Amino acid sequence: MRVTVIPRTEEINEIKEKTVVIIDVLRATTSMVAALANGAKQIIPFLTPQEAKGYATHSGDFLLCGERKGVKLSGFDLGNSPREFTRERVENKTLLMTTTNGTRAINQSLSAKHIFIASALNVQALVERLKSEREVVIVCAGTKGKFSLDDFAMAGLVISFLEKNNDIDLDDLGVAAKLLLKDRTLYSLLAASHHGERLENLGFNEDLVYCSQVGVINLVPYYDAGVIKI
Ligand code: 3SL
Ligand code: MG
Repeated sequence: MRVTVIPRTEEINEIKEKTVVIIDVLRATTSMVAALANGAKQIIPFLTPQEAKGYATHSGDFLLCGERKGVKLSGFDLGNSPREFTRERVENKTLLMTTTNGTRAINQSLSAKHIFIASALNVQALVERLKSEREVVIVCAGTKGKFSLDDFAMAGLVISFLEKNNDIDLDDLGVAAKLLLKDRTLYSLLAASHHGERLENLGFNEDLVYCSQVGVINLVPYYDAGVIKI
């Protein structure tokens, strides 16, 4: 299996007809996995709050979710802390979600053949799903156009699990991501990242712990025709 890593949304290229894994471990893709595990019906990603609000005027059992600058948007039901997406809040609901980087990375990947949603929570299930693929592109969302250590470390986690049962051929970014996890835990890398520090300063330190849980959810969300589901 050939595995390549795209370090930030702005560098997405050559993904046409390929299998893509989207990572925004802090926190959009973790929130998506948590929401679907807690019974959300589906998630519709939007680039802007206005688009999400516009869609909410249709009839349906919707929740508006997302953040800007890490904080819940005004008038929205939920922000982007994965701990908010409890069964009580999300079961059987369609989530209309817009985040700074995660939903953008998905939107920029629409030419791919398959789009899977990755987090530490579902890494084992994801890797099991990928095992028959010949080529996988890991897309790190990044933070506001910049490289983000948190997403890159998560790419390393995906690779370290992929390597257990597959013969994989990595590009140099893949090698670097894998080496990051040699002597460090995912949590310590999330906490060391600039975005992790920012979230801690906003009072979301528990989110870093939550987002570092490995293999606790056995689901692989995928994007198809405008919707993320399982
Ligand atoms: O899309 C995103 O990058 C968000 O996950 C950012 S935040 O963690 O909610 O600030
Ligand atoms: Mg992020």
